[in-house]
Amino acid sequence: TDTARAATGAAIIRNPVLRGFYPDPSILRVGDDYYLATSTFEWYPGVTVHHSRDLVHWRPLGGILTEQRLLDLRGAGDSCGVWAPDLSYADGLFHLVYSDVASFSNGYWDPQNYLITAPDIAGPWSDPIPLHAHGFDAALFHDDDGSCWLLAMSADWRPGRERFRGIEIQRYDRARGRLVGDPVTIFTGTAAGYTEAPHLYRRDGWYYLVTAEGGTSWEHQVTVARSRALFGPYEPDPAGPMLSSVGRPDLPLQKAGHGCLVSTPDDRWYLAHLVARPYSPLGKCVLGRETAIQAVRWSADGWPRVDGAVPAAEVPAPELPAHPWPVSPPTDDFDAPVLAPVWSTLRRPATPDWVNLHERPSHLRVHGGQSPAGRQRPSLVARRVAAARCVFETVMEFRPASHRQVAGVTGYYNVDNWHFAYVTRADDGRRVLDVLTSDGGRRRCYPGTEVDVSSADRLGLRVVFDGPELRFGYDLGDGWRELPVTLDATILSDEHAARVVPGEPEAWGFTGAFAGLWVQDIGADGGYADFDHATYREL
Ligand code: 6LW
Repeated sequence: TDTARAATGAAIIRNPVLRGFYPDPSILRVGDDYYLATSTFEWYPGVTVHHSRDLVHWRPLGGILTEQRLLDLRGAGDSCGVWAPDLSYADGLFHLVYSDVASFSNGYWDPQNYLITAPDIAGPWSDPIPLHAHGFDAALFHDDDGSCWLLAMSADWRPGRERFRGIEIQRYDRARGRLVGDPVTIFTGTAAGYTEAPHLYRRDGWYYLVTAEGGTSWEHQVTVARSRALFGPYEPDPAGPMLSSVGRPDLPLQKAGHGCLVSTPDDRWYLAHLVARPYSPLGKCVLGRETAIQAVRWSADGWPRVDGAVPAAEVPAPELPAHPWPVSPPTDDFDAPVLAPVWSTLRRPATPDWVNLHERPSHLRVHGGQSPAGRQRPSLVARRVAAARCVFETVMEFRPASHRQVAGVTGYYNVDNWHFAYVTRADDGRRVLDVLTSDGGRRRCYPGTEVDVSSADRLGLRVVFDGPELRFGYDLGDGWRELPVTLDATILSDEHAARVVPGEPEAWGFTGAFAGLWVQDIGADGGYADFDHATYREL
């Protein structure tokens, strides 16, 4: 409408557009619709998708890999699973390429890449076509002549070699559904190294290869190289990286890199990329890596550039009719037949045998799973922490039969790093609430935190993220009280999870903090907890 059009005159894209753990964005336009696909690692649904019609307002569509048929994360290591997805469109079909990284450690990689297609972004999605496992960050390029190409970084396991061997391209036959011919390395990167996340575009007789370099943390950047021929040689932009926050710890948006281009119908270009917002300069990034968008202008000699080559927090939006979405309410009353798109589940899809919205109307019943160490059958239903200060609260009904049944609320990062306010049954039969932390795998409890909650059949529980601090609260029916311990929220960060000591096994953190409902039935005795609702509010 005209009013909507007028309203967009000054429309601003506010970064990050996807807040919280939404890294490695792939952006796609089909007609007037824009989609962002992001990585999900050990969480279901695999590959989250957001939808927009103006690049300003984004609504979650949930995830694509919702079933074990499409993705099996049983046993997946922390920060393994789904890496950098790539969304494209050809022959009237959405094409999604993703890797399921079974493992990676000191140069060994097991990144099996897959392709699935669907006529609609909401599915139904085809069975996965296995591609190759030469490297990760695979992407499809559909050339103007109808040919199709698979790009990926190529990995080397040999100690002492450069593990990132450059960008490989191989023909993919869409009609026959398979790779053909031999892979060719078309770009070995710049001195920044760690060349990955390839995306290819064609414009005015040039092929433009957009890659991420420098590694996905503070040294991250977007590099553009171009060639007249598909196989190269590709010449990097002489002006340097298209985007980076390197050397600018003053910027609110750090780690800028891993970019992907999109154009509007009137040929305005934008770059979707990842960023992180540390709580202090170059400090811990509890919110994980998030998705931002920059405006791109083409230089007179045909290079795509971002103003100052640094990430802006506010970006002029394209002149498109404003298209806001209904704001999702802070409380989920669990009245819907399926879990809302904000929710994720750890290592197993949300199936009714353990995440049930029918057994008790208007409640989420979570059947208990493995201990916190279990990587096959955990029962954790969680949502991303999207702001430094926020509160996540619920009302839980739980009748533990023994100390082996445990349920409550958590601030969670991975198997080794979490805080947990849990209810269980003491040996004397009382129902008690207490706090347990795992920091780098070292578990600890705290003096004076145990509370007798036997009197409360319905127990309020909450976790408060207050910047670098985390606190738990409870409500026995007469108002909120705090558990008397202030915890370190920054252990729920990529930086804390990473461990890179030369000569020792490396560990990486690629995800972000979650707030969630965690139910453990360590003796497999059929224990479950009911949650009346869950509320997430930013403070
Ligand atoms: C992503 C790749 C990367 O696939 O991190 O360091 C991976 N490089 O681009 C996880 O986001």
